[in-house]
Amino acid sequence: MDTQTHSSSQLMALEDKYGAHNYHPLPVVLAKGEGVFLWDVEGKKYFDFLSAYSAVNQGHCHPRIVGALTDQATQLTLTSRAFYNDVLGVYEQFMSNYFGYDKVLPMNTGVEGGETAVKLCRKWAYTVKGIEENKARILFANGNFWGRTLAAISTSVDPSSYKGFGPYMPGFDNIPYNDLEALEKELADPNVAGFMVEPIQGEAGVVVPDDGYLRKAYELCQKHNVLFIADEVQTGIARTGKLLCCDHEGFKPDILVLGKALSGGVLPVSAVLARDEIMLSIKPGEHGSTFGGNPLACKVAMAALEVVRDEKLAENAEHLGQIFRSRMQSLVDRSDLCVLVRGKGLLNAVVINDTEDSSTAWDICLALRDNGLLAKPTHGNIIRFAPPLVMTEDQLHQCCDIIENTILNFS
Ligand code: IF1
Repeated sequence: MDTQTHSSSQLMALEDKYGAHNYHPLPVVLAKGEGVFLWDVEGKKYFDFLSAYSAVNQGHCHPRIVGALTDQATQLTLTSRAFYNDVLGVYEQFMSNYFGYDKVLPMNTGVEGGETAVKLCRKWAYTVKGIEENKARILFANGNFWGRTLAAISTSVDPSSYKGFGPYMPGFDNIPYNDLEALEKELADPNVAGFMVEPIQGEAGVVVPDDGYLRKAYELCQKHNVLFIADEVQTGIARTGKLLCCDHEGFKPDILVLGKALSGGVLPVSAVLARDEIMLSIKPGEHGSTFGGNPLACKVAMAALEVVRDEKLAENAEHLGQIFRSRMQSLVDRSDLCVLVRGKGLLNAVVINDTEDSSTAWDICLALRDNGLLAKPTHGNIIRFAPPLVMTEDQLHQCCDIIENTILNFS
């Protein structure tokens, strides 16, 4: 069936009839993306202010990334890891040098990256730290989100993530986010092997911890021979104004998890990076995936990272983020509807003055859509604003004008 002959409403009806109802999308049907722009089926143009949850940092369909995809697609897409190929080693060297780690373990989705990090941490605990088998504990922060697998939801405190999917993974424990005392208390237990944390909590509503929290948490982990695992799936790849969000505090996580924009949104690519002592605790045949490290994904990821470097996307995110928060702050000062703006680089959110279960933030996003800008609430009353990092200053001001006019005229 040719999708070109379908209207937006017809396409939404097809999804409703034939697709699982595991999402509640904003009612807009997109057909084309280029840079910071999206077009719907009827040809209406929008600024993208979600970037597919920070997977499209390089902008939609970036020509260098798509070019890498199409060149490799006619050469060799997948060998599986049963054999070597002429791309993976080159990619692994590229990644190790780009991020400054001994080795990389390539996977596909962000949650697979998280699962890989947890497995590495447990293996390291038993074979290097010397924790008794099956006794390793890994700490997670309340408010975390690292995916939809049973392990990931076992660490969630959000009922919409975990309710009805029990029983849950043992050996995972939660502590409050941004609370060094709570972390230090748990670290006293010699069975604690790792602490996995987002440098900024995305799904929780772009929750930014106190300055210095991440570095002090890292130092406490070092002091107790516990691995600091940074989930940079959403905050990494220049999104917060540095290559990694942890770079703002000048330390290197023991285990780094990347995903989303690692491929520029072209296909699923994730990666886990660590030093040899940790990475070599997993032996041949103990972990992997059919598509992990496939030649197509490797070429796409190298192009995606070259774009980040060559187009100075981290610097641009830092610069535009300052402007965005300043303009939103002036809106907060003028509108009773907005309570505050928070974020780093181009990962920001505006908290709306209504309860979590109100539809106000959703209704504002519908009005933003009508005015040519696409965003979506995260938790109830919080609207996440995260445009592609290739946005120009002029485009950012146009978007701030749209947001201001929409909010000030909202009723
Ligand atoms: C959905 C949320 C964002 C992530 C962090 C790991 C993963 C994610 C920090 C897993 C994924 C996605 C999942 C997607 C929507 C989006 C999301 F709203 F769900 F929570 F961004 F905030 N670590 N986040 O944010 O990566 O396996 O999805 O590749 O599930 O609807 P994944």
